[in-house]
Amino acid sequence: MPAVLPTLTTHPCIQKRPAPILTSADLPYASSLVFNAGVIKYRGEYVMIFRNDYGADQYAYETLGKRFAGTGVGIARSKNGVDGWRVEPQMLLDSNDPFMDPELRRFYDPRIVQIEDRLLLCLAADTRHGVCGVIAALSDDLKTCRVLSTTAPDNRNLVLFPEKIGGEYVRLERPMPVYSRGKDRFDIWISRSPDLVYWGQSRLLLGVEDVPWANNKIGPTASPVKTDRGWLTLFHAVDRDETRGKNGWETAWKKRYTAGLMLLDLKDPSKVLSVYQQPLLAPELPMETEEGFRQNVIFPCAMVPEEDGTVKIYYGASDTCVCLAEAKIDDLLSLL
Ligand code: BMA
Repeated sequence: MPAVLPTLTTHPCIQKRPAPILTSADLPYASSLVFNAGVIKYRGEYVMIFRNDYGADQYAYETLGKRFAGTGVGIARSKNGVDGWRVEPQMLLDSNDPFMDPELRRFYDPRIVQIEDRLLLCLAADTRHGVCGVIAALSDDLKTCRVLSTTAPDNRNLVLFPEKIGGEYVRLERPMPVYSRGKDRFDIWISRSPDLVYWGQSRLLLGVEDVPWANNKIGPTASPVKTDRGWLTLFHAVDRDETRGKNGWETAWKKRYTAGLMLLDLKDPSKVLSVYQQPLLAPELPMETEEGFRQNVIFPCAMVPEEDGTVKIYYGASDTCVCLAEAKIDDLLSLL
């Protein structure tokens, strides 16, 4: 296992916006932490689907031992994908919904993609019997969603490719094999499906040991972006250091989350063509390292390609707010 590197930095081709683009203050309902948001362009607007944890502020959490009362998934829209976000008055999913399946505890970390004319949502779901990945169809008006398939536990971070490849749907995922692999040594896998319901042909895509700065786990982040050279694919990478103490509201938080970049073969995305050997995005701004619930966490859930050859990378910072970084696709490809 590699030694933990003290400093990891964001590549200079990335431009981070200096302030969050969505915070709990922007929501019309109870909210403590708004983060890990999927985003797509849909009907001339940007649609963001975010995670909202609510029911405890920092003082109540640290001093009174209060914990969050619930986790929800909400929706916001914006004309430019940067500001002017209009938040729907109600959450799409809420762990306190009395009609929720009693087996389910909560949904979180939404990723959204449009494949042909269908809007599809990938979610993590904590159930009474383990953590699952869920794929759901979202209605055209974004008001309801219907579960199409659920993984067996423990698996999460499902991410769909934005089109069928070789006539099949393809997803990235991150199973959590504690029994055979040892605690927290988690990797990225790839699976295929004819119909979004039945998934198979699963195989390892990238192991945690293939990422030089990660000593703990890796996972998928955002739907890959198609380029002439291959699928431009972000992933998250985690290093853990037992000497880390209080980095946020909890008494100790030992992990750091960064994002890495790889290129997958266009026709057969189970072939990794290249992995950039350093982090692409690392926590360094005050909102990423000095403030928030779990500091030193960068967690992208969306990479949106633009007509001008750039991408918008939406990421949760410190499990507390939604942030935005931008880069030129050509600059990203030059790293691979
Ligand atoms: C992961 C998920 C994410 C979260 C991250 C850092 O396991 O729970 O929602 O952003 O941990 O806390």
